[in-house]
Amino acid sequence: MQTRTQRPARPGTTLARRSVAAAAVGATSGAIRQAHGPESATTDRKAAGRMAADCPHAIQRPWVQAAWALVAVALACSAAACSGSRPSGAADAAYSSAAAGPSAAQPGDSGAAAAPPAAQTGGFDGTRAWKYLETIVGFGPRPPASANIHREQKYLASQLRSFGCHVSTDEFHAQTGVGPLAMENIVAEIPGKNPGIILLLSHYDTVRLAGFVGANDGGSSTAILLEIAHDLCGRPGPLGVWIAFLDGEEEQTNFTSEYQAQTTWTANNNTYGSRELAARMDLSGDLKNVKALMLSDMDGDSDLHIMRDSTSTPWLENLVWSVANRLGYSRYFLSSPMSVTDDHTPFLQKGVPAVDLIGNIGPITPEASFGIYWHTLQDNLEHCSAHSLAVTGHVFLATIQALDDKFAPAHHR
Ligand code: 1BN
Ligand code: ZN
Repeated sequence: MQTRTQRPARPGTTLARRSVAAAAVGATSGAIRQAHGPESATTDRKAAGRMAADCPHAIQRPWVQAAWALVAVALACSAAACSGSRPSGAADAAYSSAAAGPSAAQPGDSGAAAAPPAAQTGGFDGTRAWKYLETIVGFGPRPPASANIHREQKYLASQLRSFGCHVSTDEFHAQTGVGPLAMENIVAEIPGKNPGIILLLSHYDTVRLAGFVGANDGGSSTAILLEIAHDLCGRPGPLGVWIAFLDGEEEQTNFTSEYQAQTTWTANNNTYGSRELAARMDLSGDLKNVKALMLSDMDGDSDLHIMRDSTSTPWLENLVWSVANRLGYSRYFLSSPMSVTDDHTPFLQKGVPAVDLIGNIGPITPEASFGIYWHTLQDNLEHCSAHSLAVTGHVFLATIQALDDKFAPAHHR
């Protein structure tokens, strides 16, 4: 196992390379063991993961009936929208809440045609996010250590640098269920005027299933966070914003069927990138400055339903839901409880307030609680929409503003 960091040289700074593994010796080796895979598997996995591993059907059960009832309620509701603004010099469109969100997507709307103007979504440009998504999907299947994911990595880093982001890459080797794999986390750091950090996460790898392009699962969240980086990089705000693109979230098994991909989630053979990042930030001391973590996952479905994860930190999840309601998006944010092990879990385990905004892929049914196209070859652009990217992006930007208001003293904004 090796770890390596590359931090691009900036004017006036020296390129530094540092090994997390070396740094961990005599420090927090437990954290590093936890970050690197099955040879040191812990047994403390949370509900969805354990259920998925132990019982192929369990991950599609516990909250479904409540979800059905609440989908009906949510569809019948429409929250009043209201306005807000970020009292900062950086308070341009990217940070300000629109007076009202865009109108609801209509049946038959899909793709870029449904994107609202950025002025209606707090500066988040759904059309531009959709173009990022098309590019990402165009790389094809993107499992860790594949030629396609290497192309995606180059694309993400070069886009982020072109936005003026400071980009760190962390190349590490993970011992996985399919052998040792080279993985890479890519982090854009936007400095703040205060020490606090808001950490945004997306995974950019896709399931190891032939032909699986992950337009929604892996693609949509990556496109959303790229657009947020486009909006925020080079504009320091009250709190720092770190935007992390994570490798190795998916189960590292070479699946031979969609069913197998839908029913396999085993302890410590997934979430490699987030475990690596949590360990690294713990070692560097940055983790204690993280005020809030928001994970985007599968938020691009053309009939979007974002689920309420019961493992997420209640005050933060409540904040996100109240922001969504204020923006008029209650129809997209379900109230039904479910629980999932995902890239936020390693951070929750280290005491970081975190929320998973996990959506659906296709219609939710009693048999398919994440949607009927989840981990199938139907997870493609046809079932995604720019409108859903924009709704999620708008909520992320407005929640960043709410977190600034909560944590940054007025005189430091
Ligand atoms: C998210 C995207 N996940 C996998 N691909 C995490 C997950 C784990 C979702 C188990 C549902 C069940
Ligand atoms: Zn997945």
